[in-house]
Amino acid sequence: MHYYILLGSNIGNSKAYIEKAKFLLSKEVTIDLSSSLYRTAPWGETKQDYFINQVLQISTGTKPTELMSQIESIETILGKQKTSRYGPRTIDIDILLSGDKIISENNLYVPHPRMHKRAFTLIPLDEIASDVYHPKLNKTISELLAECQDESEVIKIL
Ligand code: PH2
Ligand code: MG
Ligand code: MG
Repeated sequence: MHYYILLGSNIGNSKAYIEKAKFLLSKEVTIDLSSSLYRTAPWGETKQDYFINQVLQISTGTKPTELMSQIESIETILGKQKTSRYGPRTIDIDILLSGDKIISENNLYVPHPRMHKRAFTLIPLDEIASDVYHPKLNKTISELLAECQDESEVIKIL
């Protein structure tokens, strides 16, 4: 089962947090593909530091809800604090797509409800999944990116 997930950080050494998150994830799942790292303007709450974002394609036999709890423990290990919804964080790991499943239960909404509105998600995702279909909008990632109105800064750093 393929998932696409987004890593984000804008507190402390963000590159190191993303590296650590990948290391902890690799103990639970197979990381098939990684996008470049991007430096991205903060979306939602603009008065905070720029983020580092990266998208991964991972494979695992675990169900979305179990993957979500693995992700939450990794976020806890890496010091994620509950702040405001769009506020700063040491690490944030979001499930973007889970094959072509559509899930909406408890705290889990897949595809991620705001992914198609955010350049900081679509640009790295397009790098590794341009032909993948969004199962709810029935468009490919490259089509969603072409239509996306978000013009905030997203700069490839490495
Ligand atoms: N995450 C948020 C809120 N705003 N902005 C950028 N650029 N990158 C993020 O990962 C991000 C954000 C909430 O999770
Ligand atoms: Mg997020
Ligand atoms: Mg999150």
